[in-house]
Amino acid sequence: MTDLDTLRSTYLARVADASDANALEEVRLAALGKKGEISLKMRELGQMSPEERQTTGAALNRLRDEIDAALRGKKVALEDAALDARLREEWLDVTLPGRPRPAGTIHPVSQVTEEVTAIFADMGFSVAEGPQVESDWFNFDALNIPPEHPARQEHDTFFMARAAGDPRPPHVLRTHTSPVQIRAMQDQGAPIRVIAPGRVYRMDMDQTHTPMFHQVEGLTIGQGISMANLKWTLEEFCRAFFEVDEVELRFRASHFPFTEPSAEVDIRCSWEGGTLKIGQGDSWLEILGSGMVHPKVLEAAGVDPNVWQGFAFGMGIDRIAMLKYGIPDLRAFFESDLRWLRHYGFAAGDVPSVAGGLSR
Ligand code: 2NL
Repeated sequence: MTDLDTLRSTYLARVADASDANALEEVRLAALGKKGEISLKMRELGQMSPEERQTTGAALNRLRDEIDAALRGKKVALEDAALDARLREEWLDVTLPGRPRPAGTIHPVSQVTEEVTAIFADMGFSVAEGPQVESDWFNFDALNIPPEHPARQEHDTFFMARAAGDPRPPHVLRTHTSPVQIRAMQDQGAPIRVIAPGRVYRMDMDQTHTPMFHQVEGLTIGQGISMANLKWTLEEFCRAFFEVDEVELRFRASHFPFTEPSAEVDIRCSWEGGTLKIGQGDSWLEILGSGMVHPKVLEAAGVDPNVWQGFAFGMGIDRIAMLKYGIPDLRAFFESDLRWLRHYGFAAGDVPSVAGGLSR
């Protein structure tokens, strides 16, 4: 049996020496494969005498099982070693600080637009939108602003260029969001309750004016609508927006081409200690313009002034944002200064709600 002893020691040594799965498979084929040495020896059994076949066959079976067991054991050992190596190589330091994700902030103009929209939505107003480049008809004529009106003159309005020789009047950058409401009346008819927030443009630049700024206008058309409805709506808005229990408004007679009568609206306030307090004190702060929609404007928008009437108002979003959040400089609003944006900006989760609710 020295023959089989040699085979045993040879293959057990080769199994022990195999350094990876491929080498181990080579050893398996050489010993137990179809043309492996053990298999060939098995085939020689046929030429043996029955007695010899019995003892040699049994010995060959034991040897085959022994080598097979060694192969399996080595396979598991190699897999364990590979896993250990990976665990040593691949690791994560879970105590490292996370990579910072730069988070932006909500601009005060966006925040206040959302707040204003939420308050008026609670009073049944929907939001209307329209183009920022308008025809002069929608921006002026429809609003009863005749060609000779000072607001039409070059120093206020940005005019778009026309191709040379084009005789049509130029388009303009809208100077207010009123044209949005003209379009809303044309599209939806009366009754209607909309607000129109958005960018407007006027050729003006100093401490308190930027050539682009934001306005929100509101419009209610119905039957039996009066200045009393206007007064309640604006009081309710101011109470909710400035988050005070009581407000006092003062209506001052004024003049706009698109309303008759017209009123500028002041809110009672105090500046005691350098900070603004709304609702109490001996000072008045102008916050908006308003009035009853002029019959000519209703007519231009396709609404019969003999049946319908309504009120309209307009206010500066940037201005009421400065008042509510104590922001001192208007021009900083549009400079995209990251330090300013981080200081005055709002967290994304700081969504407006109508806190305290509206009294009904
Ligand atoms: C102001 C004045 C105002 C309106 C805007 C308006 C719109 C239509 C018809 C009539 Cl479609 N009026 N808007 C009315 C009065 C005043 O804004 O000082 N804004 C900052």
